[in-house]
Amino acid sequence: MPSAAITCWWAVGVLYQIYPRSFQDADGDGIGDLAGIIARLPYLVDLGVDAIWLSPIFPSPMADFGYDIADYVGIDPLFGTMDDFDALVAAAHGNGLKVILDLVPNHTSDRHPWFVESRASRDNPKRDWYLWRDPAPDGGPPNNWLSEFGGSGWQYDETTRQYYYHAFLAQQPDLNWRNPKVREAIYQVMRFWLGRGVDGFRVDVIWHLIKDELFRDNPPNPDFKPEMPPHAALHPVYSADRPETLQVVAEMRRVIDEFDARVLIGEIYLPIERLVAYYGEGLAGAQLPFNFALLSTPWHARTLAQLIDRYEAALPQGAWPNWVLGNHDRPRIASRVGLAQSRVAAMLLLTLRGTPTMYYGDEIGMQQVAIAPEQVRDPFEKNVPGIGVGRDGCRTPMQWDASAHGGFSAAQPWLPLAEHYAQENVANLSADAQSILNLYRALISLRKRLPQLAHGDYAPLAADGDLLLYRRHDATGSVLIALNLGAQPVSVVSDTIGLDGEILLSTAMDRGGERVGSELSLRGHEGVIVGPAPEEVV
Ligand code: TEU
Repeated sequence: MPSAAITCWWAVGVLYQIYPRSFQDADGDGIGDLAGIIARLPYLVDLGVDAIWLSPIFPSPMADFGYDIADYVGIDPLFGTMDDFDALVAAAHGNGLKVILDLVPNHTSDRHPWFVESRASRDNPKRDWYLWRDPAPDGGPPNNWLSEFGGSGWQYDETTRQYYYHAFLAQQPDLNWRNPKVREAIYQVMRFWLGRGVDGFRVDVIWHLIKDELFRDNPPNPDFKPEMPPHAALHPVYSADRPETLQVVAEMRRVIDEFDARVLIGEIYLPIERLVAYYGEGLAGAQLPFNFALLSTPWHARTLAQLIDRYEAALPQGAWPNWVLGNHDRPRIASRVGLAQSRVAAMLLLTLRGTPTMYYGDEIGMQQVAIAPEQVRDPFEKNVPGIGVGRDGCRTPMQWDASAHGGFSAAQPWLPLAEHYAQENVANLSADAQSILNLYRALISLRKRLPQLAHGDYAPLAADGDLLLYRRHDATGSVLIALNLGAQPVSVVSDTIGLDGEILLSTAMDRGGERVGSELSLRGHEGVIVGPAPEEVV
């Protein structure tokens, strides 16, 4: 039974994540801004995406590059003004693009007036807006909860001689979501932006919002290894994914539903079986709990096939799936699977059933940029150096052309550009008919043209060696997707799975119109979409 969601823009559309600091700098300070994004809207329209999600643009001391917010209803001068923001929303909507903002409700900046008040004294009216606890009998932290960015999750405050909890940096104190005043304050923030035309929110670490009322110690992680980030030594059983969190998600959804056609996306790093709980009772939770499984699943046909089946099976009735290949916290796909294979990854992302979210620059094959120690900006890398947790390498400036600073800025960018930006950039790849950029454009255009790809059912066919084969179908017809996840040629011979048809698109961009009978051959790192032969199309 098709999901009711299939008529919604956030189900049939393609989402595109912009990391505002690194997309386009219009005022020449080496950091991207809103005016820069406005200037690049025609590129996004031409690419064919339907919505842009902006990582935080709100006033912030930038301890965690905007994920430490000091004012939820302002625009940081680095990015521009509220007028610039309104102009962006108007221009985006004028070009048929939706605008999704990042909502960071789990923690504020320690410079936020709420926290400045809360830490002022134990009897301050905002004391209970954060998580304050007395020291343990030995004077140490109240419990063993760890910060994701290294060290204890508790910071001692000399003034009031208590500890406050921070799941991330000490400059990011966690809000107390058991306090109804905190909830209402954030719901008012949501209404502020929804009232300005924002089409939805990507909610940061939504699974962290509620903590155990008894602040019980987290249990050790038996699978912990020294090369892992320190916080992985414990299972965050009592500091995240608490049952009451789903009530908060349902409340947020009710706020979203006060406005027409808005979407609630949850950032959730949990196993699939827990992730799908965030769709909520009766699908009254997040419409799109982000599915990050492709970020960490080994890139093999069988493991991917098993992942897709497991996810499709775990989805509540009527829930709409989604897929993510990259974001500003994880190494770039082209570096994880290799540049050649990243074309196959693009075809997978844009042909699986569910809403795809792209990460800026993946469409031009951007790779991880090596960051020298003196260039490191990411607080996670600074706190936990040398084990590869650093996120700067996937946040480097967009490569627009071969001019100075890649056309990103007139000034030295805040992070280094990729070494080969003069070759690997939008201008060059646009001109190359077979480039990965034109592959993304062709995939998105095909997705818009073929209803099977936008909302058809998914049917697994084979996962054999490096070959991954599946079908997307609906009442109007079906298409077959064949992906070679290896470097060696593979071929499929079958009279039963219905190979015959016409190649609509190859990741190599050079086989369109080729007829396929009972045998289909793929080169290394190649994927193809096979549709019905023209004479078979009604
Ligand atoms: O990330 C949440 C998250 O899970 C991260 O802890 C992630 O695992 C980490 O970045 C390690 O790679 C969100 C935002 O996406 C991230 O940029 C912020 O730093 C973090 O929350 C705190 O707001």
